[in-house]
Order: sequence, then C-alpha cells, then structure tokens
Amino acid sequence: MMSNTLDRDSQTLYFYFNPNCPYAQRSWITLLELGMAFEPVEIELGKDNKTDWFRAMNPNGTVPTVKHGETVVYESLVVNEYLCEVFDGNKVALMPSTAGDRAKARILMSRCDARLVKLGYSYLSHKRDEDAARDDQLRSQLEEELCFLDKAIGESGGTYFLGDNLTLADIAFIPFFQRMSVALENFKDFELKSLDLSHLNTWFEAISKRDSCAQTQMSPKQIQEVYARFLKIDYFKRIGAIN
Ligand SMILES: N[C@@H](CCC(=O)N[C@@H](CS)C(=O)NCC(=O)O)C(=O)O
Repeated sequence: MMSNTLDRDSQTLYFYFNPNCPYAQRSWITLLELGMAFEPVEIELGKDNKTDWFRAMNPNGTVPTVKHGETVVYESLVVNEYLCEVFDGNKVALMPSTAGDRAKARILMSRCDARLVKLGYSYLSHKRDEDAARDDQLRSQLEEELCFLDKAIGESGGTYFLGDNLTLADIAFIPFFQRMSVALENFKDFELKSLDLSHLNTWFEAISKRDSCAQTQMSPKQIQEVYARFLKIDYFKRIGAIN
C-alpha cells in the first residue's frame, strides 16, 4: 500500500495511445474509471514510423503502452490489470473480489480477442458477392457468439458481465461493440439491436452512457470513414486480426 501511494505521488504515468484504436480505448476507459492522473501521448498508427525510443519500450510497436516510472507495460488486457493492481487503493474495484470471479473475468477477456474480435472483423471484411454461403456462415457464427455473451450477462444476474458492477471484462468488449455496431450496420446491413438479445442490448445501452465510454468513443461518422478505408485495403487481414 505504501509503495502504491509513493508511485501515485511521485511518478507520472504516460499513456501512449491513438484515439482510433479500440485496444487503447480499453486502457483509456480504465484510467478514467480509476480516476487516475495521466499524461496522454498520441502515437501515429499504420506506418512503419515507430521511433527507436518507442520500439525500445514496446518491441511490438503497439498502443496502448504505459510508462510508469521505470515500468513499461503493453498489451491492453495486461495494461488494465497493471493499472488496477497499482491503483487498488482508489476504492474503485474493476476486478471482482473473489478469485473465482476474477477467473471468470479473465476467461471473458481472452474470449473477446479470440472470438468476438475475430468473428466480427471476419464477417465485416467478407465480401458477400464473392461467396454468399460463406457470408451466411460467418454471420451465424457471429450471432452464436453474441448469444453466448447475452447468456453470460443474463447469468450474472446484473447489468454487467460479472453482476452489478463494471469490471475489466466489460471494458474489454465495449470498444469493439461501439465500432462493430456502426460498421456492421453500415457495411453489412446487420443490426445488433434487431437481434433478440435483451441482456446484451441492455448492457450496451447502460455501458455506453458511462462518461468513460462516451468520452473515449469514436463518432459514428469517424467509424464509417475509418472502416471504409480499412475495408478497402484489407486492413484486418494485413494486421493479422483475422486469417
Ligand atoms: N493485442 C494488442 C493489440 C494492440 C494493437 O494491435 N494496436 C494497434 C492499433 S489498434 C497498433 O498499435 N498497431 C501498430 C500500428 O498501427 O502502428 C493489445 O491488446 O494491446
């Protein structure tokens, strides 16, 4: 506890991010929810432009990255747990209090990257006129995943994935829901809200209203512009987000 207090008082926390990056948004939301003071540093994306000092900190050259004193952390889900551990004295708990529930949160977080992100971007990137059957298959796989998530929230007995309180599990998903709901509707005529998934829809509405999520989100117009560009250059395949 003592060292946390010292860290908080004496060390600036630098947050390397880009406002278009959903992974960086996860950590941005976490910083805001924890009420931590931080110094944002915007990093340009999509270019082979990473400076030596940035690569020396994070060999992957990705955002989010945080530097806190001598400690450098990257990979959004790892960054978020680091922030929670260091600032656990702030009274806001973004990880559940029991080991079992923390395990559940971690399973959901890894499922977000392994399944939702992959399925969502695979379906979004697929060109229906090239293979309609494959398009239908990708759509039903995505719907199945959304049903799974809806059920997980329903079983928690609260609005969020782990019950009544927001946790890092919710924060892992929200940037992708914000982007995918706009992009899928726009480019695939797929409306999340039209699916009969009441827990998921209630979750999306509730979490979207939080200041941390509203303040960090891209506007629908920005999402349409950025994603139109991504789709044109096969971005999700190129960066390895999908196969
Ligand atoms: N698994 C990483 C993914 C981070 C990531 O892919 N970030 C992208 C931007 S959304 C990035 O920094 N790419 C390097 C670049 O575009 O220069 C995480 O969770 O932090």
